[in-house]
Amino acid sequence: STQICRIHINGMTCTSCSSTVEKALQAIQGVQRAQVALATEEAQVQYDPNIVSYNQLQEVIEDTGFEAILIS
Ligand code: 9UX
Repeated sequence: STQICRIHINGMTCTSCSSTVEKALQAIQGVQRAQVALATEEAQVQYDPNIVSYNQLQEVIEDTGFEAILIS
């Protein structure tokens, strides 16, 4: 199955920041698609909730050094 969530990410200031977060999300087992937009400070992640949970997505983002807050 597929779930899509939007996550606000605090602290990204350059495209290397957003690229780091995006690659970290894309490397997670169960993530089907991940895009991180620097301008809106937002990630959109498509994932299989049977394989990975929202909380795990949030943890991976925070491990890269940024704060993650669920939008929807
Ligand atoms: Mo850019 Mo982000 O020089 O932590 S990688 S600010």
